[in-house]
Amino acid sequence: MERQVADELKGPNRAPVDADTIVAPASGAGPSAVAVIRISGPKTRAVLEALCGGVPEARHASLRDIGKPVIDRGLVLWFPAPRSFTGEDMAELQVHGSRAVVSALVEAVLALDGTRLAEPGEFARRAFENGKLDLTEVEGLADLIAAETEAQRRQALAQSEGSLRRLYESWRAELLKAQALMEAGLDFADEADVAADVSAKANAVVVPLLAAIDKHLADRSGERLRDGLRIVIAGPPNAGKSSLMNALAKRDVAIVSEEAGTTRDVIEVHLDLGGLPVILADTAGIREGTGQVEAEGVRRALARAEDADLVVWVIDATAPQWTVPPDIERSVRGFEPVERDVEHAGRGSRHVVPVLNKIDRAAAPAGFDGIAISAKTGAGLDALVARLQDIAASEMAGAGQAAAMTRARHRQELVSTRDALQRFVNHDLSPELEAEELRIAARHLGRLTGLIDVEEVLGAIFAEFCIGK
Ligand SMILES: Nc1nc2c(ncn2[C@@H]2O[C@H](COP(=O)(O)OP(=O)(O)OP(=O)(O)O)[C@@H](O)[C@H]2O)c(=O)[nH]1
Ligand SMILES: [Mg+2]
Repeated sequence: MERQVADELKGPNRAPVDADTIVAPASGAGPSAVAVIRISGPKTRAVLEALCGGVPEARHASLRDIGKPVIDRGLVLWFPAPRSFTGEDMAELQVHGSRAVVSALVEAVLALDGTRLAEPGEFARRAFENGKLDLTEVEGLADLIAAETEAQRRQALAQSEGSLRRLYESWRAELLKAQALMEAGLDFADEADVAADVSAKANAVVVPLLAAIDKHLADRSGERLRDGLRIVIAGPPNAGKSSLMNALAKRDVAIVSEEAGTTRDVIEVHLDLGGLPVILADTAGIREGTGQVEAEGVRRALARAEDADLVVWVIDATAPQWTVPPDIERSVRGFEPVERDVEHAGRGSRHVVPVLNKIDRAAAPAGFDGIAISAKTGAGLDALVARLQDIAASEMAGAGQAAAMTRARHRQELVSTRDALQRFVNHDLSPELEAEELRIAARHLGRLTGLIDVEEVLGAIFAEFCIGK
């Protein structure tokens, strides 16, 4: 057992890196002023000697003719191992960004021995395999490349620089401490005093760790920030939901007509609300007794609203319908026009914001204290956007302060870690089984950062790096 702990402390059991030298354009497809071509692997020096007349000073840009005969003139950068992104010998060629230049240069590299085109994500994969990045940092990098808003960029940058790695590694170190204590205790199973003492010491390590993991699991801000806050526009037919969607998106994404039951499918747009990412969905007007297609639209609208972080419930001021039809009420419980949080299973609370539309045609009734707008004239839209921004900001408030998990993969491993630790602190197991629970917990934390069982998650993560896909 001690040997097992020692093995786990030793760290990564990473796959051997293959010996090919890989090449690929690192900038997007299509013409651009400058394109970057990356090369990584043992033949990188030979490639530079063959195509650029030698290896320039390490980590300094050098203007060279590239190719024999010359294909283009550009900047050549040389990063000898191990101080490179992948940890291998690497080079970057910055050339004019036409398809012709890029493909001729890539072809010229491929014509040399021991080179091949990189697979999607292979540079990041090699960086991981050479211990330059852990899995959460690789994920952070993928998120940084995909970031659409300022807050997403900040979170992804922090993660790519190790905010989650440091947290999870510190937890795993604590856990290995408790594990070593428990296993030492097993060796003294005959001496009750010693066994009880080490068990108490292990417990003192696990209890605060469990509390920290629970707190981390309760915070959904990082996932919301990465994926975007899901806002669903719902309400009765003809209330102006699609008009509001178009006004918020500032373009005609949804069909608007005076006919009730116009929208059938859920229509989505991605918006940037003051730096915070939002996925806004327009849905079919909720009513009963309609044809088959519209009924399916209503079903989708309800399902989407159930799943939303925030529901904007639109009411028509010219025909105010304050309550939801009774048969539907069961499935939209809580969608009455009162702003409040509604608890919903497994996802914390969901906010419902009632919005009174068409106030250019009818005044808001006395006592209405929600937001009154006209999707047609734009009146009140600023107040609505400010309100949505406020809610989005508070939903994502945790992110950016403490490191928050950003993916379902993190949540899954941490729930398993937490469950094992919970079984440990319940103390209704034998010491052997308690020790086993700690091993299970440590294994899940190890999977998080990619210390163990890494092949299972690699494919999905590295596939995110297909530049220009
Ligand atoms: N006067 C006025 N008319 C509006 C306003 N907003 C929407 N309308 C009109 O109301 C009608 C219905 O608008 P939509 O946006 O299609 O309504 P909807 O809620 O998406 O309707 P369904 O998709 O059928 O559920 C259209 O004729 C719009 O031009 C508004 O603020 N003022
Ligand atoms: Mg509509």
